[in-house]
Formats: sequence, C-alpha cells, structure tokens
Amino acid sequence: MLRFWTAGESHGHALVAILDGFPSGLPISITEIDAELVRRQGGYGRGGRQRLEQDKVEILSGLWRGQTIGSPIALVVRNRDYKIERMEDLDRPRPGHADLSGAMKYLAPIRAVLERASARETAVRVAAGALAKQLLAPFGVTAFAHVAEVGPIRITPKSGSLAEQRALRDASLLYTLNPDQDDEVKTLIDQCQKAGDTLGGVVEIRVEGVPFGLGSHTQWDKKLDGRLAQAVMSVQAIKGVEVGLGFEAARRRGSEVHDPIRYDPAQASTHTLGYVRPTNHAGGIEGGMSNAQPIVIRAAMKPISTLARPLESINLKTKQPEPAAYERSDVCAVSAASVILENVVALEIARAMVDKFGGDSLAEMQARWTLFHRMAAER
Ligand code: EPS
Repeated sequence: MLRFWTAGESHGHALVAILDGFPSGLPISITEIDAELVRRQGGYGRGGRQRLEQDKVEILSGLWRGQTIGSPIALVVRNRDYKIERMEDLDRPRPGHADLSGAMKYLAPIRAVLERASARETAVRVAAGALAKQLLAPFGVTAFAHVAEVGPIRITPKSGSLAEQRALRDASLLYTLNPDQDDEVKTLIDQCQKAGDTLGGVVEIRVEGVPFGLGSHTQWDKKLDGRLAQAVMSVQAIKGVEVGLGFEAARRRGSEVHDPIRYDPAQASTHTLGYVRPTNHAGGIEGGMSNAQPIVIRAAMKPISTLARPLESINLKTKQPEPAAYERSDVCAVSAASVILENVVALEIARAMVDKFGGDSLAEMQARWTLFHRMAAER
C-alpha cells in the first residue's frame, strides 16, 4: 500500500511529506519535481508571497544512488517566508476560511488554524505527485490538467494530440488550452483585483494510458471514483468534482449517457485490449473501476476567501461586527490549482496502481502488469 502524509505550516520552517510503500528500483529526477513546483507558483493573479518563495524539493530519505529503495521517502519544501513565531493572532475570522470552525473545534487561536489550513501545503503535495508521475511513466500512464474556466469566462479549447495540448497549455500564461484568451482573462483578473475581490474557476484533469481494473466495485472505500473524488476535494478551495459527464449525465437519457462497447483487433495489444468506446461519457470509470479509457475529472475551485475588501465578520473578543481580517492574498490561483490537481490525481492513480500490481519493486510491478494484460486478453 502506498500511503502518504504531509506536515507543515504556511509560515513555518517547511512543508514535509512522507511517502510510505513507494516501490524500489525507480530512478528519480529531482529536476522534474522542481519543474512542477515552479509551475505551481505560476499563473496570473498571484499575490506577494509567490515573489518571495522559490520552491525546491529536498529528498531526505528513501533513495540510494538516485534510485528508490522501497523505504519511506521524506520530501521537504522549505519556506523562505519563515516567520510563524513572530506572527500575530487574528480576531476577525475570514468567511470561507477554516478560521471560525477551526478556532472553535480546537479551542485554538485562528493563527494556529490558518497556518495549517493554508494552500501553501499543496507545495509538498505537488512534490509527492511529481514523484508519483515518475512511477506512472514506465507504464505509459500520464496525467494532464488545464484550466477550463476562470470565473464567468469559458475557455474555448484548441484541439490536438496530447503533446500539442501540452504545448498549448505551456504557452498559456493561465495554463488554458487557448493562449489567445489569456488577455481576456488577465483583464478580468485585473478588474477583480481593483475591486478588492477574487476569482475561482474550473480545472479539467485527464489521465491517459490507465489499464483496466484500478479500484474495485467490491467495497465502498475501494471505488476509484470515490477515491479520486476525495483526493480532489481535499485540495484547498475545491467545492465540486465531476467524473466524465458529471452533473450533465443527470439531465440526459441513458441512451445518451452510456458508452457503447466495441472490439477493434488492431488495438488488442494496447492497454485497452481492443475494447474501444466511441464516447467516454463515463470518464474512464465504470463500477468504481478504471475501464482503460482516459480518466476525465473536472474540479470547481471557489474564489480565494481572503478578500482585500473584506466581508462582514465578528470580532471574537468583543462579539461586535467588524470586517474580516486581511493581510495579503492571491486574486486568482486557478492556474496553480490545475498543477496541484494534476499531481494529486497522479498520486491517487499511482496508489491504485500499487494496489493492483504490487508495491515492492518497479520490476515486479512491470512483470505483473504484463502478466495481467496477457491473462485479461485471454479471458
Ligand atoms: C494562502 C495565503 C497566501 C497564499 C498562500 C495560501 O499566503 P500568505 O498568507 O503568506 O500571503 O500565497 O499560498 C502559498 C503561499 C502558496 O505557496 O501557494 C492561504 O491562506 O491559503
């Protein structure tokens, strides 16, 4: 079983992750992890904090001569803006944040809550996900996310192969599939910033090359869609998740929703075993199991809840109405969210791969992958 935990506060010493059960024998590229950390800090509409931080990962354990050895991998991303001991508490909880509920639940200062609730934690989850992508790569499994909507603006995606879509996304300041719409989105973000307000958006994540049989129909907590939904919803500010057609499926008849099953012998040697689908409304998951079609997930991010023009709140000391606290904030972090979600989804897929194909070594996983495809093709 591949498990992981994170620790760390937004203005503490560092963010830390431990991955336990990561297979041995995989050469690790730190450069590839750092590239994802740089992408996470990008986009348009980020606040002053992103100019301070230059995130880089350090791997403290679990590697020998650049390869995984099967023991726990400890990842660290240090905070340049370490100042937690000098920071004041807040009296006025910010609507939308963990401030009020956390202060009540833990009988704690708001500062203690917000420091851990902060999306800064996602830096190390991206590092863990970028490591997981390196485990998926030898199997031809790839995760790719892009920004599909920013506030009220829907991006008109340009189509193309995965490589072309990656190039488009990387050419877009906002990480969309249409760099020609960047200026329209930038104008909206600028207007929002002037108004002291914030913006959310929608991210689409696709995982290609996924084999049959990740997840299981046999128990509620083994279902792949349930597991992915939890992984996605656990990302700060995510309020909705859809698989495939998602909510649209509820509005259509069954004949317009379900994906017919066909057999194409020319594709029998691929991970689909020749079972092809003319549509992918299911988003690659049926019965809580992957069906060898691309997994397609959409996530809705709410607007950042720290507002420069704050909403109504209550001073917890006086119980009198006062505007919520404000220090500094991002205006729009949906581009960062796309990087986070791509990596968080990759990590959950890697966990399901380890469940299906074994987690002691990469070589054993590969042998079992080959054996499974041979046996499934014969059934
Ligand atoms: C965040 C508040 C801001 C963001 C932060 C998340 O940080 P600060 O309070 O230091 O201005 O910039 O995000 C990051 C630091 C990051 O690396 O993503 C919050 O309250 O969630």
